[in-house]
Amino acid sequence: MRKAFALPTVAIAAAAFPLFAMSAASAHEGSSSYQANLASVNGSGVSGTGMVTLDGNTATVKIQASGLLAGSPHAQHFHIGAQGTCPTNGLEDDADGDGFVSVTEAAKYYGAIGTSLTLDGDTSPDSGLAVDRFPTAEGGSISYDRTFEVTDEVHQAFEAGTAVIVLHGIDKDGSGAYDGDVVSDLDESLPMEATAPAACGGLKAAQMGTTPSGGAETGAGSTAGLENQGAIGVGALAAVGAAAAGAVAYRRRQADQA
Ligand SMILES: [Cu+2]
Repeated sequence: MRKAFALPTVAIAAAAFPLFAMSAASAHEGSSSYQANLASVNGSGVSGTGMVTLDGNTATVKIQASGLLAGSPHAQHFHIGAQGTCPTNGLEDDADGDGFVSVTEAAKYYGAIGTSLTLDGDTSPDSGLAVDRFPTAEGGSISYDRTFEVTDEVHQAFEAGTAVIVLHGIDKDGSGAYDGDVVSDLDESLPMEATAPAACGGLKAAQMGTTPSGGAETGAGSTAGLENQGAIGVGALAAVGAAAAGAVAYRRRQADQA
């Protein structure tokens, strides 16, 4: 719904109202926390949670998940650059009818790899399929905890609400291993089971106080231009935990003008 948390929109609101500029600046000091509920994709039965704290570009990432193929590695990433959402758990998004919602088919929701959530070493997209450095699901569960640096692009995706945690690797045929006739859309030397998304969750700013409700809907009406953009800006600032009082004052002011 609120996919357009573009930085230029925030800039417009900040320029018009200096109070917002102060709020936006303070939101970048200290740390910000984000949470994701990981839900099944491809009928995997996987569930879990993700928690990310950003202090500048230093990310502390904690992921707990269960229901994964036991004893096998599971690639996991921050995906960025799309809607910040996930495919459904069924096959509605299986465009090519091969029985899997592939990474390619899911990309319209969650985008491309921004960070590879490896256990050690490189975390860039280059390590996206570095299976020997991803967690192995002992007993079907993983518990991941690592602190490392993310790129500016990834940081911005968090602030825009478009960062997503994706865990990969499913055992669709119940054989106990990654196998089968369908080849991965990412690497033809791998079976699709090894790379298809198993769980997914959009990362949302953890609530740090009262958040104004309404948001973008409030400004819809006859003067759809700057006023509407201002309302979207309020929503974006709320998402990064800015002062709710300033936002309420702004919306009262808008109401007075209506
Ligand atoms: Cu991924």
